[in-house]
Amino acid sequence: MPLILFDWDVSYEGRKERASTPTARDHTSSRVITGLKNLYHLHLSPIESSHHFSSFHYAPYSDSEIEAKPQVLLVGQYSTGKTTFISYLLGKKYPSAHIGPEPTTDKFIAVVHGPSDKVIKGNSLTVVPELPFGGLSTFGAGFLNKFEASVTSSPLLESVTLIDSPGVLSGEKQRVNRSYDFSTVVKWFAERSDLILLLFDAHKLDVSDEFRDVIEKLKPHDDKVRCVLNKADQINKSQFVRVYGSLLWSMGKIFRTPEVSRVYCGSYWEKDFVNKDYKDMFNEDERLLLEELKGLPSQAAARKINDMVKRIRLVKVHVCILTYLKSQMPFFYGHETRQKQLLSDLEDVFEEVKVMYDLSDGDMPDITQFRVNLRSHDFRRFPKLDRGVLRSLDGLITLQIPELMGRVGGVSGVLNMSQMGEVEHEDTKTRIKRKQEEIKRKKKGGIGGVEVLVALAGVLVLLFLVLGGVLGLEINGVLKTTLLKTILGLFGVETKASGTGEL
Ligand SMILES: Nc1nc2c(ncn2[C@@H]2O[C@H](COP(=O)(O)OP(=O)(O)OP(=O)(O)O)[C@@H](O)[C@H]2O)c(=O)[nH]1
Ligand SMILES: [Mg+2]
Repeated sequence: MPLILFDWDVSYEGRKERASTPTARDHTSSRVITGLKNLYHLHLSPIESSHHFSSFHYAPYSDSEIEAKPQVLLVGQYSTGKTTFISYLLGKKYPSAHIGPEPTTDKFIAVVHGPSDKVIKGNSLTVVPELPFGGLSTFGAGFLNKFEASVTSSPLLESVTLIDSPGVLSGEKQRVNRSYDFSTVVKWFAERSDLILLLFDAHKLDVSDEFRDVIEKLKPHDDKVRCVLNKADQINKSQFVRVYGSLLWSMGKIFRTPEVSRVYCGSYWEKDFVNKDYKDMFNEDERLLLEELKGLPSQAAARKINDMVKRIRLVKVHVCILTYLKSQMPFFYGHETRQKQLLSDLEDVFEEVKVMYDLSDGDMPDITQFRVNLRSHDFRRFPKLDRGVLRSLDGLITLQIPELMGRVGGVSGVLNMSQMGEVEHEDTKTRIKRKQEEIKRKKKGGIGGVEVLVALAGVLVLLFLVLGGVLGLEINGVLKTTLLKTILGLFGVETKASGTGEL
C-alpha cells in the first residue's frame, strides 16, 4: 500500500519543481483567470446587482473564489474513513483531525496549505482575502462556529484544497443536532469543488435517508462525483460482490442514470489489506484515484470557465423571470392582488418564461425556493426588460467565453451553445402558446397596466369624437384610426403597422 503513496510523492515532487519556474500551462491558467475576473466584474456583476441576483442565488463572486485552487470535497456517513483518507493522502494527520469509530469530525474543515500548522476559526476565515470562503458568511454564526481551516504544509495542498465534512448521521441526530442546514452547506461546497468523493464503508453499506437527501443535492454535479468504497478489504469475496452491486444499484436509483459514477474500491489507510483477494484491483483503483487528483490542477481553468458559463445562464434565466414578473404588474392599482396571484401561479409563470425566451428545463431554478425568495420583494421594483442586457449575456457565452476556452485548448464539450440561442427568436407555435397563456391569465382576473391604458385611451377617443360631433367637425375612418394610434402612442402602447389599431 504505501508503495503507491510513494509513487504519488515522487511524481508530485517532480511537478512541484517545475511549478517554481512558470510553465506554459501556468501562464495560460493565469491569463484565463484574469479574463474571467474581467468578464465577471465588467459585464456580469452589474447585471447581477441590478437584478437582486444575490438574494435569490449566490453572493457576488470574489476574486479569491475565481483564483481558488482546485478543491476536493469528501462526504459520507460517519466513520466511513473521510478523515483517515485525508491523512493517508497527506502522509500525516492534519491539525485538529480526529479519527475514531464514533462520529468524530463535527465541523467542516478546509485543509489548506501553509508554512506552519495552525487552525483558523470560521468567522475569521470568511475575511481572509487569500481564501475563497467569504461567501459562507451567508450561513451565519450557527455554521461558522462549525467551520474551520486546518493549515499545514504539504506538497499536495500546494495545488489542491481538501474539504473534510462531518459524517452524515441518521434520524433526529442529523436534523436536530445541527445548527445549520447540512445539505445546503454541502451544496455550497459542491458547487465550488472540482471533485466530490462520496465515501462508503463496505463493512456496513447502508445509505440512510439523510445521506440520500445529501446525495440528491449533488445531482447537478454528477459529473464531478466519484464513489469510494472504503474498507473493502474487510469483507470476503462474495460479500464484496454483493456490496459493490448494491452500491451501484443505490447510486443508479438516486442519480436516476444508467451510467453510475466511477467507484474506486480499496482501503485508504496505512495498514495492510486484511483480505487480499482483490489486492491488485484495489491497488489499481488507488492509482487511478491518485491520478485523477493529480490531474485536477491542469483542469481547473476549464472547470472555472464551465462554472462561469453556468452562472451566466442562471443570470439570464433570472433576468427573464424578474422582468417578466415586472411586466405582469398593473400600472395603477391592484398590485398586491396581482403579486399574490403571480406567486401562486409561479409554475405557469415559469412555463411561460421558458417558452418566451427559449430556456431549457434544466436551467430553471428550484421553484419552491424561488417562491420563498420572491416573497420579500415588491415586483414593481424589479427592472424592466432590457433586450440589451439579454444580448450582452448571450454575447458573453457566444463570444467571450469561447475566446477564453481557446486559451485552454480549444472547443470543449462543457459548453452547450445551442441552449443559449437567440433570445428574440419566437416561432409561431410558441407565440400562439404565449397568447393562449395570456388569455388564460386574463380569465383568472387581475387588471394589467395595458388594459387600464386601453380603457383610458378609449374614453379619450370617445370624448374627442363626441366633441368633434358637437363642434360639427367631420372625422373620417383613417383619421379616427390615426387619432387612436396617436393617443395610444402617448401612453407608450405599440400598435400594429397595419393601422388596424390592434394591440
Ligand atoms: N479497516 C479500515 N478501517 C478504517 C479505514 N479508514 C478508517 N478506518 C477506521 O474507521 C474509523 C473511522 O475513521 P474516520 O477517519 O474517523 O472516519 P470519518 O468518516 O472521518 O468519520 P466522521 O468524522 O465521524 O464522519 C476509525 O476507527 C478508523 O480507524 C480503512 O481504510 N480501513
Ligand atoms: Mg472525520
